[in-house]
Amino acid sequence: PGHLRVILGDQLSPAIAALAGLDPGADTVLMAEVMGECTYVPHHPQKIALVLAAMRHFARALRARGVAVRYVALDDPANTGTLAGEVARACAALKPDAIIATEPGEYRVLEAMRGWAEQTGIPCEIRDDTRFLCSRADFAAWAGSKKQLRMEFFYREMRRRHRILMEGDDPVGGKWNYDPENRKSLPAGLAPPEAKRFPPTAETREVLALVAARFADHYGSLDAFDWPVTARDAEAGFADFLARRLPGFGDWQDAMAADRDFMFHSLVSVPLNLGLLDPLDLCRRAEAEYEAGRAPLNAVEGFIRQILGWREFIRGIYWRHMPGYATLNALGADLPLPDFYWTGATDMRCMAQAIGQTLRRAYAHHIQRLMVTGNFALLAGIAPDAVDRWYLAVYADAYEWVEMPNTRGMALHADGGFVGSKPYAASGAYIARMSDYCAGCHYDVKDAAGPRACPFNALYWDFIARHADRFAANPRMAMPVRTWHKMAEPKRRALRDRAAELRRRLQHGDRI
Ligand code: FAD
Ligand code: DLZ
Ligand code: SF4
Repeated sequence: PGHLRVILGDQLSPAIAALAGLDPGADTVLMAEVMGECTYVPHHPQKIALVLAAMRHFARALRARGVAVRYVALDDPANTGTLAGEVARACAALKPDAIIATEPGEYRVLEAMRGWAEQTGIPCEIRDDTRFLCSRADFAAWAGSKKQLRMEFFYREMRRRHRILMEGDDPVGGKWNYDPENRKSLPAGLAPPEAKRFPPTAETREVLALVAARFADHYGSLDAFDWPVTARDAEAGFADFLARRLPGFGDWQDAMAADRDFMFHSLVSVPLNLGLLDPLDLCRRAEAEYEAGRAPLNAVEGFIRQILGWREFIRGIYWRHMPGYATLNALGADLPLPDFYWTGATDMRCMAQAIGQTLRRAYAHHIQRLMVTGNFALLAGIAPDAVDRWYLAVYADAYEWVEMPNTRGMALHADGGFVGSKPYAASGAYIARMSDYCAGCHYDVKDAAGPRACPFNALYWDFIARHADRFAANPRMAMPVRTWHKMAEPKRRALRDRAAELRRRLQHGDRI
């Protein structure tokens, strides 16, 4: 009867481990659309449509290669609604010798997968996910007994190991990291090139109709759906990035501008996390753009660092610290998530922009996620569980292995410093410097305590004050703590009163 080879919705790579050694004459591939995976958080409808449409296209490509695929559609009347249920049903029908799967991207699913053998009485082999450039074992070996793990040192190791942007033993250009050059704001009048987008195929339109009917109660719009759902389109999207946006990726990596949803970003996280693209190939092709003189080093190094460095480091942190990571709350944050995260109904223009485009596109770029919505949640003290759930739900590229360390660690500092050595806390001045949001805002970014003062300002100082003891011991945070202590008492009082008022409004669901 052969083997049952299970492929999950974000494992859509022809070279996925579960398919290695496949015998087309005997084996069957199982792919299942299940309500459980569509609703464990209220995913953005575009995310659900993306995964299901990509699964259908992938299954079709497998069949075209002569592979037997047992594909369970969401509206199949016999569908049990869970991955475990569909594995059990397939085992009962096909009586395979063994189940072969690839380790999933979420701890929750790994735990469930570990129960499949017992539930079905059929042995289940869970293979390492070889699509990453650093295996879990390699990360553990690198981390060893180091007291603090820093992305920068991990990244240098990865550059050496994969020989990317290297001249012998040295980094190309003499420096490992050109980040200090990548902090320019967008000059007025400069429009980033439009990104190539992919109107839905007939098959995708069927999925869009299904998702519209079944998940009408999830936040987010399907209207602008134009994600690539095949490797071929993902490839074309990346080629478009290399040719038109990579040269500006470095300079404006941290810039934000009203109604510019994508800026110079690559948009590859969405197809990459599904398995439609290969991370090492992306790095090598970016490197080739530098070598051919078509893109500057600060852009190419910056892009490669995100994929070879951050993406792999973040995954390493997730698996090293799960399941405990999901409960960390080092700063004791406990405010509920304000409703406007789901609706965009706020007078803070930066937040309305970041959240509005998230609802429209299931996408926001890194600085919007980190320094706008993430920074606000950090400063206001919103409970990490609620913030995590939001990020996992609303972004088309969100799976827990990458979402959680970015949210709980990088943005909220709730892990106490596994991801970043200091919180990315910033007042309105940062947003004013890096964007044009403040000009059209209801609030005044230059004011800190008045009735129309930018909420980020008082919340920033209140955040420093609330955690002054903890931060005074961190050399990278000592400066704002000193500034706070040196401030005149009436000013400190006014800031804390304004912050208390804002936090009260947030608690009561009043508009801010
Ligand atoms: P680009 O700016 O073009 O970067 C290129 C690629 O580098 C990305 O596609 C991504 O694969 C990788 N990358 C860049 N930064 C990171 C990072 N910090 N961690 C991991 N990979 C990175 N990324 C996700 O893929 N899924 C998530 O659920 C996710 N949640 C996030 C939540 C928060 C609070 C924050 C601050 C960041 C999160 N990120 C997440 C990281 C990053 O914001 C996105 O990868 C990026 O915005 C995706 O857009 P892009 O492909 O245009 O990225
Ligand atoms: C995200 C997602 C969704 C929405 N639907 C499915 C599905 O119906 N079937 C499936 O196999 N996978 C789906 N996924 C992706 C899984 O949630 C993902 O594989 C796990 O979270 C592990 O990363
Ligand atoms: Fe955001 Fe404050 Fe600027 Fe308004 S003034 S856009 S709230 S940073």
